[in-house]
Amino acid sequence: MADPDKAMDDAGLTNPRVRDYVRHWAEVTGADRIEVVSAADDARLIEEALAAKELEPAGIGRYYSRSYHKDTARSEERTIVATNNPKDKGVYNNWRPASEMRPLLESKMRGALVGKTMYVVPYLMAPPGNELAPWAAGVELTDTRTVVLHMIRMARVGVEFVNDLDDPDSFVRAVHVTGELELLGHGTPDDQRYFVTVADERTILHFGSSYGGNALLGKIAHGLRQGAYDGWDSRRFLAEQYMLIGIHDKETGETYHICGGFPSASGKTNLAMMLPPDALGDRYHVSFYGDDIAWLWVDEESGRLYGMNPEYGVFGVAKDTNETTNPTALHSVDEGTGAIFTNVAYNPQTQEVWWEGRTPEPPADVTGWLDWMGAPIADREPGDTSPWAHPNSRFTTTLDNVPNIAPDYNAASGVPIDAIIFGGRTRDREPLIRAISDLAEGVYDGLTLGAEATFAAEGVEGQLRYDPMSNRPFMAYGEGDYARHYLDVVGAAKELPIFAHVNWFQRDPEDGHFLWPGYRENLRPLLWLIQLKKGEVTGRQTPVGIIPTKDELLLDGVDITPEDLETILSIDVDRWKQEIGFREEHLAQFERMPEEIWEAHRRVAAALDAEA
Ligand code: GTP
Ligand code: SPV
Ligand code: MN
Repeated sequence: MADPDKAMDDAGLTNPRVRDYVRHWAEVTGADRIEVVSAADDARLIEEALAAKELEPAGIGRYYSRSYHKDTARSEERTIVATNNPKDKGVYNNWRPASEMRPLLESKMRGALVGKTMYVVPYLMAPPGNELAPWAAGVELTDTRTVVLHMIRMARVGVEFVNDLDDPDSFVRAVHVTGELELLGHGTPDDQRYFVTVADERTILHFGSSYGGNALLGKIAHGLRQGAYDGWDSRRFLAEQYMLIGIHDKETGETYHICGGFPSASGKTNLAMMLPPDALGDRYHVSFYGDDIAWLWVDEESGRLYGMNPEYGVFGVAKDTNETTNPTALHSVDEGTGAIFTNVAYNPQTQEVWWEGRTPEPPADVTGWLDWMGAPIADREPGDTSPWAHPNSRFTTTLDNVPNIAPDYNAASGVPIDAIIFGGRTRDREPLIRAISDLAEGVYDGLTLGAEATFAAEGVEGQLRYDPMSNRPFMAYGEGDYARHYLDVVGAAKELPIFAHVNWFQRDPEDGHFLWPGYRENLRPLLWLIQLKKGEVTGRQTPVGIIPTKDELLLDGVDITPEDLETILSIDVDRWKQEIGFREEHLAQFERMPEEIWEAHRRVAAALDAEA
């Protein structure tokens, strides 16, 4: 058995409540060794991981890791929010009683670290000194060194973040145990994996994975699920799966801040890292604040809605990242950045990495190349077209490496929010952008955000998978209560942000090509939105919001046909009427949905009827 007190003394971990917690879990798990981690330990941990073959070198100062082949993504079915109050049950949060989940998880974790090291990772999910910092401290306990290395890149890590809390008990207890991955029955009726947030006890208990949001508990479990619950419980803030950017106009000197939610793998990181199109680069600059999570609150002094990114790094989708789509992302993982690639293809002889879309064709000389599972490409059967990299393969890098990082990303104050946008992968119906200035209609629009399911869905033809505010997998409490809280937080601001719905993914029904070139060009509709808010353009009112006229969009240098442009700037009233019926069913599932939301729904439906 380890000596927790000695390990904590040596590391200068003084918070007495954290010490109790570490002692408790050292005893439950039976860990042989305890190691308290700070960011300064990174270089040593990297060396240890290389020596143990948990990481392999990917050029100088970059690393490669491979996960167990059934452990490659966040698991929604196995994710549970538990509390002591059955009223917290929602449609999406997989609610279970805390009294059932806590003992179950303790039993799975009991004795699981015999012979192993338990790493103690104190962290902060906020810029230091931010007014939401009291909800942002946590201590992850994990059995996996690569998880520690990811946490150091994705969160602010060190004992200083928990030693001097105003209330020494106000940290999230986040316990991660990997388990025997081969024996967990992935996807069978006897699946052993449980990813539980006991939200009203501020405790996260994740068992059965060492991948991404299942294992880096600061990110999604704390930053989204626990944060959302705390924000509601305190009535103070929202925790959302949003990117957050600044758009700087070099001509006027003004900067605007936009945040927004797109479901997983729908373009948040790409938007946040956007390099303006060449034709607009002299005038505008886009700065990165965050690409996956934003916490929003009303600043008392100015009365404005503010936002900050609780994270300290990027866990980005590798697929299709290249010099054309996203040069910024490539530079954020240059040699020397300490970036870690997971589940991409790897060549141990040359230490190169590759993924689908990195170059138009895979490397012609396949000598040495291994696919994401470690199988040599050279051994493939002729005609085997399975991808070299896993579709959810990722890169992990800290914010300091992001070339367009905002100079004030670490400022305690956060930034004022001018606009909130929603968007998903929608192959028809949704125009390029439609703006909404009414609060209830904006929140209604977020609640009815739909996106193409990225896996087999039992959906009705023409119906999307709804993903309210892109938070469906992270919903911590009832959806009606969530809508109420959203209206209350944003509605308390003296100056309302403008809302908008965007869609970069409309396709031609015949040949399937994307009608809008997307990526860097996405700046154009956002500039229009800011102009609209400032009253510089008026757009065209439709039943579902204001859409730009062709002349209002800055289109110089865009590669798009007049027909495609026409399509993405128009509303298909019949398709929208059909959609309204689906929305009615969608909203009716939720208890305590505020009347304002239903009124907004009826207003939009009536406006569409009037159009016919
Ligand atoms: P999570 O990290 O899972 O929350 O995803 P995300 O929302 O940050 O998505 P990301 O920016 O990583 O993009 C996901 C995929 O969509 C990548 O393969 C991108 O190349 C692709 N993508 C992003 N923006 C666009 C766009 O404007 N047009 C098209 N066609 N594809 C895009
Ligand atoms: C997402 O899936 O939305 C992510 C990746 O951002 S993970 O952290 O694995 O959830
Ligand atoms: Mn995400």
